[in-house]
Order: sequence, then C-alpha cells, then structure tokens
Amino acid sequence: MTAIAPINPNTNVRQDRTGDSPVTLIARYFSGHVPATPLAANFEVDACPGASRALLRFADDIGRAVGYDREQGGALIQDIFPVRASEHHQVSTSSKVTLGSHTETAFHTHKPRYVVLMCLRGDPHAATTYSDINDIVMQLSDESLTVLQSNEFVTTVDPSFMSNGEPDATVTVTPITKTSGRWRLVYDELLMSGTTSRASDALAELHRAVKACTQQVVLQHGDLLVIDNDRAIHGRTPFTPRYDGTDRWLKRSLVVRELPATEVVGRVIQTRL
Ligand SMILES: O=C(O)CCC(=O)C(=O)O
Ligand SMILES: [Fe+2]
Repeated sequence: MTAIAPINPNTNVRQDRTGDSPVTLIARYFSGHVPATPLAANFEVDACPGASRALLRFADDIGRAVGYDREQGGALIQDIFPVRASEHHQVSTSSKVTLGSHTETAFHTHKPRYVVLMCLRGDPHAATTYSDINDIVMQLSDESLTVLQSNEFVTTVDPSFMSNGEPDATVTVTPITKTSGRWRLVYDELLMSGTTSRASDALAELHRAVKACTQQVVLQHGDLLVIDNDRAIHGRTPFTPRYDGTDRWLKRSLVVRELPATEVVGRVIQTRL
C-alpha cells in the first residue's frame, strides 16, 4: 500500500497515480473536529458535515459518488458506526463478528468501482482487511482458475439491501474475469456458492487463497482508504463497541467511474433484480 498526496481537483485517479496496488491509504487526510460518535442512525442530521464534505469532494474527484436506493436511504455519504441491533450481522455496522471478505454489492449490476472509507475515530481492534486479486490468482490451481471464470456461481443480496424487509434473490456471477489484461474479482465469502460440484470445489480453493492473501490496516483518525472494488475485496476484524460516544466511526462513499445510463435517479442507483 502506498501513501499518495491528495489528488488535484478535476483529474481522475489513474493507474500510474496509485501504483499497482488496488488499495491506497492516504494517512491523516481529514483533520477537522469530530464530535461524539452517534448512537443511532439518523439520515436527517449529519453529525460531522465537514467530514462528509471532504469525503464527497474526494469521491467526486476520482469518479462520481453514488447512493443505492435500498441502502441507508440512498445516502451519498454513509455513516458506519456500531449499531447494537446489527452487532452480529454481516453488515458494515456490525462489530462483534468478523465481517467476511467481500466485493461491495457483489450481487449488483451497478457495483461501485471504488469504496472510499474515511476514518473519523478508530478502534485498535477493528482492522480493515483486504486482499488483492493479483495475489489471489497466484494461489489458485490452473483448473480452479478456469472454473472460476465460468458462470457456475451464484450470490445473494447483501443484508444491508434488505433492512426494510425487501426480498432476497439469487444472481448468477462469474467470480474471476480478465479484461484489458487485468484480473477482476467478484466475491462474497458468505453469500456465494457454486452451482456444480466443480464450482463448489473451485470456490473452496478461492476461499483458501483469499485467506492466505489477506492483509489488514487499522484506520486511525483522519485516514482515507481507497479500495478498487474490481481488484480487491475487503472486510473487517471483530471489535467490542461501548455505545458511549467513543466508538469507531467511519464515513463511506461508493464511487462509480460514470453514472449508468439507466436505473439511476439523480445519483441514486436503483436495484432491479
Ligand atoms: O469497517 C470497515 O473497515 C469496512 C466495512 C465495510 O465493509 C464497508 O464499509 O464497506
Ligand atoms: Fe464493504
């Protein structure tokens, strides 16, 4: 991972800017005051608008920040702090469980290209985990790599898209693809399965490869982490929340290179399954 200087407005991040790593840490990007970590989600009141503005500026510099109709009310900047009701769930507001490695919205036609996390308040036990597709493919047998490029796999809808009782669905995915000479990955450790026995075997090998390649970073106050959602997967280690205003708090932006031509209202991507 390389630390890079803030990117000039109106220029897109290019490969040569971030080096070849799909995960970039920009330490202490934000230095403003951070109030107590909120205890409950409130989509109407932003408890740290200065951080949201800084993150939105960054996100709109590397692409277009988007919301998703079924996630946090379509918010462009999402708050991630521990929520008691989801302590043990596979959602970003969980805490006491390992958040399994995943592509952000692996099931979605219009996945974000980048996940940008800005840390307002860290927790030494909560490490963001990540794995690079280039490291993962090195661990796979030729046979599994071939099968993983087929469509013999399905995934289901992220729990964060079903918080209002929306139905689940099964979506066919091809975990590994190579386009323009670059490997790309769509993966969810817990939601994906193989639809044939050779696919199940290859997926088991992929799980092992991901584990062998997982790295981690503990985000601290002001840090910005940019994850290329096509080339890296991410997750989080467990930690213990206190619910006293001192808990870990991130702001998150999901970024596309370009808005899709359809299935978008303003900047809010619609979910059609
Ligand atoms: O809490 C983290 O470090 C990552 C959580 C996550 O998966 C996300 O916000 O997309
Ligand atoms: Fe995530």
